[in-house]
Amino acid sequence: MSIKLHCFGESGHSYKAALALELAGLDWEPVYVDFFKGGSRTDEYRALNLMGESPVLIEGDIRLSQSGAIQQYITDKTGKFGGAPSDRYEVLRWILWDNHKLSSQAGVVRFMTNFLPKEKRNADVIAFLSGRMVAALQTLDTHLEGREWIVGDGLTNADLTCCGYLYYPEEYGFDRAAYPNIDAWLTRLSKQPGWKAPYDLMPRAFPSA
Ligand SMILES: N[C@@H](CCC(=O)N[C@@H](CS)C(=O)NCC(=O)O)C(=O)O
Repeated sequence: MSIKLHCFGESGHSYKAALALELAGLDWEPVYVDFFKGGSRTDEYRALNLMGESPVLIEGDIRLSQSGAIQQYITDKTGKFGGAPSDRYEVLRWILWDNHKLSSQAGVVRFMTNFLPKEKRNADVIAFLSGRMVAALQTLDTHLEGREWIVGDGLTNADLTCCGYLYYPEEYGFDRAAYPNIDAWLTRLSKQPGWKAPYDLMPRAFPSA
């Protein structure tokens, strides 16, 4: 039975789960969430995920939201991306950091500067969140100095979470050239067999963007 991932292409949080499924070589299919038309705010969607967020993974009786939990599920199922046993908490530490500091800010800044109607954009809020995003990117760039991967010597869920918003083509204040260690790491990750960009993995709302 194929795993179903409720997701949409513009969602970097969904991308983290979709990329993990794809790189793990699992049989999965995306189920499109019409997020920009309120698709995650319906009673039906809230019954699927009370948190009202994408992604949601369904496999048989298993129903999971939160990309970090989904990534751990994939690790438990396949033995991939967990890192060395001694690095388990280090991987978890980066997943929690990413969800709080990097993808959270990057996701909202990108949403506000690309997808929110122009009349609803608040320049002060965008400036504040952009500052936090830049601080997080600098943290990651510093950490990656002299390292190939975020934790240990191979690809782990730490990498698969932190890259969530960093391959998108839309302009939102993340310039790869300004972060040489992140740039090299993203290139390295994109050379992994089976790697795909977000819009090649999941259906998107704005195909022409
Ligand atoms: N920490 C969650 C974040 C998920 C999330 O915020 N997803 C966005 C789409 S990219 C969402 O569904 N937001 C709905 C909302 O905030 O109401 C995860 O990693 O899965």
